[in-house]
Amino acid sequence: MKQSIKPSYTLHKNFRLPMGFSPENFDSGFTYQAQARDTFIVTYPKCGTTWTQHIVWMLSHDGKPLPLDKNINLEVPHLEEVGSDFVKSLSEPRFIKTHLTYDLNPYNPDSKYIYIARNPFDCAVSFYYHTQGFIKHYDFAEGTFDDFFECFINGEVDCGDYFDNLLSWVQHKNDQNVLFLTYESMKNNPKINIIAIAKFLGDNYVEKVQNTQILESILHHTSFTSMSQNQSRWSSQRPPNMTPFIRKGKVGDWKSHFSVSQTQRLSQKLRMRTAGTEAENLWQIPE
Ligand code: PPS
Repeated sequence: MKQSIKPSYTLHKNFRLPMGFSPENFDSGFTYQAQARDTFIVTYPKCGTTWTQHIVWMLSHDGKPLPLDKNINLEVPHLEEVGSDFVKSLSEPRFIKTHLTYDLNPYNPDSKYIYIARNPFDCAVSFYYHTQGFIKHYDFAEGTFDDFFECFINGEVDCGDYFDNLLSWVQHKNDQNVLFLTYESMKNNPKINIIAIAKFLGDNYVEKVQNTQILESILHHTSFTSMSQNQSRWSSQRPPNMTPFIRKGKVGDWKSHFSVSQTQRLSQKLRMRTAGTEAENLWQIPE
């Protein structure tokens, strides 16, 4: 029988960090004092973070796309990766990416929080290709989807358990400073969701989307097709034989990866973990 392979992580306190991530920056991220003008883009990994980072960046740059010589993660930085000082050095208003549960995320009642949820099936597949592709972070180039699935369903991956993250934010989905979106709804109607983000951010941003040229530009440059171009803007380099970071952008890609038994196990977990919560009807649960 083939031996299963696990991704490698740096174990730090109770967290798994991608290798090469600085534990000092990670710790310092938690000390960041959220400011009234901050907007946090919060997700479990692979749920639509980069897409939303680019939407908010374009909203705050009059509908211009991120130039080719910039990286979104320096503009809308990942708090746990870069640490508190880096984020503090940015001028306000700040847009900040995190993959933290509600309780761990820096909180200020006047800060805003955009949370994007994605169904766990597509998330697991996307996270598998991410983990396989960033060889220096995970040493998992030979890992199969079956190997990764076991880690994912047990919550033994970086950023912790999918359900812990989702459920912590679902409880706050109707808070006045939280905008809770799904990847599937963004795919289904990007325009409505971009407008919802602008409304949530405030009048200055509503004015932007009332300008048809700006709105059309944001729609165009944040489409999957546009974001597939010039991908050095979104992440660090991946070896050319690995799938690109902006990979497929589909709802339902999981169907060509999951076995019958994996589908049943994750469906069962989704059913159990979300029962009685506002997450139970977010997605149709496969049989
Ligand atoms: S990360 O590493 O956590 O920041 O990844 P994240 O950006 O959250 O998720 C990456 C997945 O989102 C898809 N993606 C998009 N889908 C549709 N439209 C746009 N514009 C878009 N941009 C990124 C990306 O392709 C990854 O999903 P998969 O299923 O792997 O294609």
